[in-house]
Amino acid sequence: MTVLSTQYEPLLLRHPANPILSSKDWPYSINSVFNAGATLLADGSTLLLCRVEDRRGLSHLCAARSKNGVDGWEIDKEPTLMPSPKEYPEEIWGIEDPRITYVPELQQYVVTYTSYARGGPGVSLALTKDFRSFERYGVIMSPDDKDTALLPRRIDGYWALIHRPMTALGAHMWISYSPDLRHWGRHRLMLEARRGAWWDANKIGLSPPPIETDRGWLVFYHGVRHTPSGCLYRLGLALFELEKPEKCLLRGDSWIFGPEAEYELHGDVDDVVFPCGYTMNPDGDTVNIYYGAADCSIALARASVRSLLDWLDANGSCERRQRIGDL
Ligand code: BMA
Repeated sequence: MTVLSTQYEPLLLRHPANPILSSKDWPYSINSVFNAGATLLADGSTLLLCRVEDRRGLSHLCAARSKNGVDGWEIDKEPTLMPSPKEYPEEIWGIEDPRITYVPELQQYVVTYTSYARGGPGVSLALTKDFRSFERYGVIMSPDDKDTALLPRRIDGYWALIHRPMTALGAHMWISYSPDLRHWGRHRLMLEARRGAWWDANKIGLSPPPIETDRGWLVFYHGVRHTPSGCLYRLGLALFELEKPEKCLLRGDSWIFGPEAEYELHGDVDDVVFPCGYTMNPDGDTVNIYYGAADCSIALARASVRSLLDWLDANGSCERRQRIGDL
């Protein structure tokens, strides 16, 4: 039996400048900024595509650029990507929680985001070269579905998208395949929420896009624990097979990161850490994880891929149920 220690070695280290971005930094009037997609641009600078909630409660996306990914942010003077409910009625209540994948084959960034309307949250996709103009594909996964990212390359000839549809049996992570980014099929269960008292019972979802390592796709996912005083959002870690990403190789039992700092514990929604993006340092090991804190600000934590994999080797296992009927 594993003996749990009350002490633990943190795998993600919070940046001392946290929170690195909040509403007071914005060049126009907003309520809050959180849950940002992240990527490195060709010149090595960092771009965050931030979810900005306006003072009606509706969200849009706004780009912030920085040379070092920590400070000196240049924020677009007006919204970068606004909901367009006339053409895209699925965006009537806003667009949220973007994830960015640079796709070398397309030489473009693919942004997947939540589009929110009467039918609930759905998944939309847009392509961009520069985060100034976007080619919108509209909704690609019907509601209720969210927490999506595209893998950066084809798997066996097909694009692969991780997402989180709601089912009668809970909210689990699925992967689907497409020949053209528009038509999706070959749906596979990728990782299921546990049950009962677990920290990741009933509802999980992908956090940032997976990190490709030589051992497999390293995936941070969030687990949502419902408590009498609200939900607790925490992060777990799992590893999936490179050429068959629905196959879980390792999954940790305990969460590796949860709300502890003041700016994570208290905000518009208390007790939330919600990463949507990461960038990789030139050393190929240090990842900068950008996360929304309490739905009010953006914070940064750093981790080493090697340490994350070592932790999974020491603490991970994987019980697999992968077919629709297996739930
Ligand atoms: C989730 C998403 C996130 C949000 C979190 C906490 O369901 O909607 O955008 O940060 O809830 O409110």
